[in-house]
Amino acid sequence: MDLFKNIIRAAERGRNLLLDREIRIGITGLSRGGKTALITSLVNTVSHFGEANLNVLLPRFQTYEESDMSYGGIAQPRDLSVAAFPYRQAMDALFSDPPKWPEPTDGVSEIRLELRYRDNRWLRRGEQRRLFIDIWDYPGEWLLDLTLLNLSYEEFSSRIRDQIVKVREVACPDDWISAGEKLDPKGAVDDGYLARVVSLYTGWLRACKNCGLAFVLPGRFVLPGHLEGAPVLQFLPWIWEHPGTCESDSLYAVLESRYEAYREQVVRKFYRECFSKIDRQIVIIDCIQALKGGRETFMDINDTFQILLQNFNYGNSTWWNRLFSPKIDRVVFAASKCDRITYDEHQHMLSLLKSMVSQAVGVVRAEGAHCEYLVLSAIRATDCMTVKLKSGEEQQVLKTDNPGEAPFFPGSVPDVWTRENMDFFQKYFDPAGMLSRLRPLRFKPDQPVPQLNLDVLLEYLLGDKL
Ligand SMILES: Nc1nc2c(ncn2[C@@H]2O[C@H](COP(=O)(O)OP(=O)(O)OP(=O)(O)O)[C@@H](O)[C@H]2O)c(=O)[nH]1
Ligand SMILES: [Mg+2]
Repeated sequence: MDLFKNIIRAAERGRNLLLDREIRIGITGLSRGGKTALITSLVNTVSHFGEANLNVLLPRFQTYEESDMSYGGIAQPRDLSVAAFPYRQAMDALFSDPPKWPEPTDGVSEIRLELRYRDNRWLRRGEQRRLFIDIWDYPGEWLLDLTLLNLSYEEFSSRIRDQIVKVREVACPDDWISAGEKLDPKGAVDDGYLARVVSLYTGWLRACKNCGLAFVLPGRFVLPGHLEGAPVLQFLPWIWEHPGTCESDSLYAVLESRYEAYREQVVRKFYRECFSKIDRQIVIIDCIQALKGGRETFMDINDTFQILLQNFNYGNSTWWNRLFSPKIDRVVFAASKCDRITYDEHQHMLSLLKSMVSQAVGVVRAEGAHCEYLVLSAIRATDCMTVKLKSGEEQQVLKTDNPGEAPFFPGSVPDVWTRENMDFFQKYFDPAGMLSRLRPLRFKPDQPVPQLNLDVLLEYLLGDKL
């Protein structure tokens, strides 16, 4: 019976893909980048589709109106074995008093949305149609692991060796390195001592993460999820001299085999679950965080995205490869949390974002996919308004909805990243730390979540499918 149901489901799936009734969106973003907030906002906005006057709130989602959208909502899950995205919990957090941000994510979850509209294409004009949208959420810490998919243990070790040199100034690795030097690669495994070194290595990874560095590998070491304490996490990079040929039960061989088990059983499974079949990608980058972290962090995030995006399949999407070898045909690079700067700084933020990802974009475009850049706020915490200064000049400022809180100007964003710009930003941007205390704006349950530029994002992702 199960087999029969599975066949029916697979056939249904194939038909949806062939008829272009299904779109899988991959949100790629580092830890705390704003993925869960964006998914919450997308689900919430879609749930208002079909209501009167929504087009006024989404003016640049032109196909919304043209397609005569009549309904949007959460559909039955596609894969019953994957946890459901905690949309209700996220909304409860937004409606608590005072409003709270959704919780950090600690596992994979999925949500399927359904849209009902009238077909706009000339052959089928007027026909009632449905489009399903699948979105996955996961902890940002695990994303970087995708860079391990094509790396051998030796290559992984060499990456970490390079990373040590790059970040030594901000996160000192000396304690795990000196403890690791006492390991004998040709000797037998002393599980107790190895666990101590692995724990020191994990401590270093945490220190890197706390400095805002993105290159934290392996990601499950800092956020193990259900793998807490599992032997597959008991390894570390061998940054010392290669020991040459080793017995299969030697420490080096065991470290290598655990790394390979991690790559195959943990990382590849994660890739298959969340990324292997995506059609469209949103790459979200918290540019302000990157700038605030200083030069090392900024460069690290820069390099990281470049390496990361090499793991996806880009190109023109045809019905053939949609069915058998899906390719990503549109990518949006979005600078998240842009309600933390005034509107007149958005252009600078956009230029900064472009300069950050220019090399990665080159690769994506060369493979035939389209790219777009965007500044975005998934869940707004501020309103931007203009005030008159004593000098008579006008200035844009940010205003929260906390009673008694004065409007403030957090500072300017550089449009190119030079050392001087970055130093200036670190010194003078948001000196009072207002931004770290922001809370989501209050809104009425019958209204969509306040956001910024979500309509542009929806038009780019869905416009040609409606
Ligand atoms: N001002 C503002 N802050 C935001 C916005 N989106 C997210 N944030 C802030 O960024 C934090 C992280 O957002 P999440 O959506 O949880 O980030 P994530 O990428 O899901 O993080 P992980 O689950 O840890 O990987 C939130 O708790 C907020 O403080 C936004 O649109 N505006
Ligand atoms: Mg999250």
